Amino acid sequence: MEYITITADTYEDALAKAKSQYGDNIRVHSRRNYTLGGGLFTKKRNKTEIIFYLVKEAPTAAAKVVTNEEIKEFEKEAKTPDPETLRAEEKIQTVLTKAKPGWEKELEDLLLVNDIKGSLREAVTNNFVPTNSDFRIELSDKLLSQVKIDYVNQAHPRKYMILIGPTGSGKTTTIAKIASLYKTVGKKVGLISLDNFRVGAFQQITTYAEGLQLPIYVVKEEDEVILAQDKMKGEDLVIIDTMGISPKDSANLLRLKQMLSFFPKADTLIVMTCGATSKSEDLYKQFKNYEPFEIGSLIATKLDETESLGSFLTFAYSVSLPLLFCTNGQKVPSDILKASTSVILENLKDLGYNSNSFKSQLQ
Ligand SMILES: Nc1nc2c(ncn2[C@@H]2O[C@H](COP(=O)(O)OP(=O)(O)OP(=O)(O)O)[C@@H](O)[C@H]2O)c(=O)[nH]1
Ligand SMILES: [Mg+2]
Repeated sequence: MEYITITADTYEDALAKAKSQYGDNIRVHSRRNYTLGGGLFTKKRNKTEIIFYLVKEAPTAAAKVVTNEEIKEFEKEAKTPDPETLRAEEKIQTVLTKAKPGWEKELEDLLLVNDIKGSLREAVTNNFVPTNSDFRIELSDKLLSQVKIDYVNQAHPRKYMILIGPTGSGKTTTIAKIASLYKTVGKKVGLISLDNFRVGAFQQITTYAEGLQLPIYVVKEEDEVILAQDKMKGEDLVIIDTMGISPKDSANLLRLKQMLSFFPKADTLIVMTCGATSKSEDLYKQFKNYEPFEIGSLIATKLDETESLGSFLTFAYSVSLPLLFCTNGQKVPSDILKASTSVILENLKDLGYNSNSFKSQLQ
């Protein structure tokens, strides 16, 4: 959408100015009053800045410019519950409680045992009305419809895939698994390690590179990042390992930020590894730590160590990011799964493929 900023002495002047230039296709987005001058030699002047946007379709006779006051009034009305709607909701609730005694309690238990909470819980339960006795399947469906899966980057990975994430979340191991996955389908894969400041850190990835026969460049100084990219110019996919950083380690966070700024944005996907055993609140805190980076996708690691992917899904929903891969064991290269609806269904407790109603359907 195109935004236009117009400044004038008053709101009315700005509105008239915008109308004379753009006709009736303008809508007010926001306004701001400010003061100019007022220094030693200049007079104080009040100014109004209005941000407009243009609507494409020709305005109908009824169309008019919406003012901020009107928007506020509308919001106030929207917040006041309509008695008719409330009565209808009450009726539905009564019918449901009569028709399916106990399913709400079961629903609560399922969400609890899967650690599904916050905005994901709301999205799943909002308007959830089971239509038959297999309500667990309907619930799984509703849950799946909220989960994003990054099929595009799975199928067409960008040239640079950078893994970031807390210490021990599985970055290096996962990189070896991903590298092997794409090598198997004929892609030329190279590795770059930016994890250079810890004693012996690069040995782990170098061992994997040797085992999988992949070229590797270990960056020792920040200014070698460009050189490393140059060495990898013949590869289709270059996966970059980074150091795990604790929230208090701002120096290393800055260092990593500097190194990552050398990668071309359009060709780079930054992925965060998330331990599936972690609570959603902790994953969120870790994510906040990495906020300086534009994370595009998530990998859920250590699925084999938890009964449910629910905490991870709660977190992923709250940051609105898609799932790219899952890892389910320490074995390299085998213990990795491309994210899919069936992987998610298999990793929910008493839901999806693990629900009794689903099992009985399969039999
Ligand atoms: N059970 C299980 N263990 C895993 C999985 N992925 C990695 N690990 C183990 O987790 C430990 C840490 O893995 P790394 O790959 O070294 O983690 P990292 O994020 O690179 O760690 P740092 O480089 O120290 O930040 C290792 O013992 C791995 O074998 C997994 O999917 N399941
Ligand atoms: Mg590592």
